Amino acid sequence: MNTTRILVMSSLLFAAMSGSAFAHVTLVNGTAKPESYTVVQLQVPHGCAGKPTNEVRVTLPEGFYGAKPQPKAGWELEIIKGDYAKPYDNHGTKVSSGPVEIRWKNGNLPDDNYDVFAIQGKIAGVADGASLAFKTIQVCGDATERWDEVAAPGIDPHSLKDPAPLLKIAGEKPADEMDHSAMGHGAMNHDAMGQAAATDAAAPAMKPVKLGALSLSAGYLKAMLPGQPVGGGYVTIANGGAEADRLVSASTPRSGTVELHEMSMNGDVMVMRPLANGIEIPAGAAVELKPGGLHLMFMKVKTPFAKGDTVPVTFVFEKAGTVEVEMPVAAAGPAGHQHN
Ligand SMILES: [Cu+2]
Repeated sequence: MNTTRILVMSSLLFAAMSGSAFAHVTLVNGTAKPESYTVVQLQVPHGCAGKPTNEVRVTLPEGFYGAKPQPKAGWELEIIKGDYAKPYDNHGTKVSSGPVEIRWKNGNLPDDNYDVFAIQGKIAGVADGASLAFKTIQVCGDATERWDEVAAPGIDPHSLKDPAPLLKIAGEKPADEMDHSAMGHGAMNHDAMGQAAATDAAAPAMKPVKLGALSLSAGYLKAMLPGQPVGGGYVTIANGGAEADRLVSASTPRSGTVELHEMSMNGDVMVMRPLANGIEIPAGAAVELKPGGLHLMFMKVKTPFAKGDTVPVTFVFEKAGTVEVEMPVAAAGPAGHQHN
């Protein structure tokens, strides 16, 4: 065999390998430390045979608990809860149930685009050197792509046609486990995650604002941690008029977009969805946007909201028109550090 032939063969081999690596759903970072908080980032590189991806479902493995998905602009979020195979010990508290499956739904990721779907959680009881499989299903209308094959012992995962994304557990257990409060909980601190909290009491007062028959009061935003891209906001809107009005949209120079969201429980399933038609404010009634229910979701926040900041938020109503409100930022408080 001469040198030229070897070169040709190895470059063909390289092309084949990189091709298959790009075709699969994989993790941005495939390793995590034992007993650590980690963020699993699934990268979805293409749709289903040319069709755009509308839904991404991830089954969470045992050994990864307390999962909190990152909300994504334009996608509904569904968190399916269930019992864990065995309870986890979280600083002395037994955790026997929690999220077992995450679904990002009703989005649109074109085949020629790429996106990342992130879930934070705690690794527990997984042996050093073992791998956790995050079985994933991509749904594209009526077509699906499944990434749910797990290699049997002794079989090379690379030989699988549709391998589940794997997270390898390796290395030293973090010395200071308490660090997670700084890196993690806040990063996914979304009300949809059941962190509805006693922040109201801690919130500084917002100056009530009148706009026609409407009055806006008790508004505040939740403080965010560095690196956190998504923030929540709340306000009470009262309608003293004889006609219903509708909150159509909100915006602020501090974030890329503001979505109007609703969070609700459907049995064991927690659903957070953008409200395309806005929020109705019935005549003679008050609608409260609050943790665990209706809320403002600030996407792509440029600089995280910090306690003490005042953020100008513009509200647009169907009938009453537009008003800018100075909203104070309250501490994330206990909500930002709740273990559940
Ligand atoms: Cu939301």
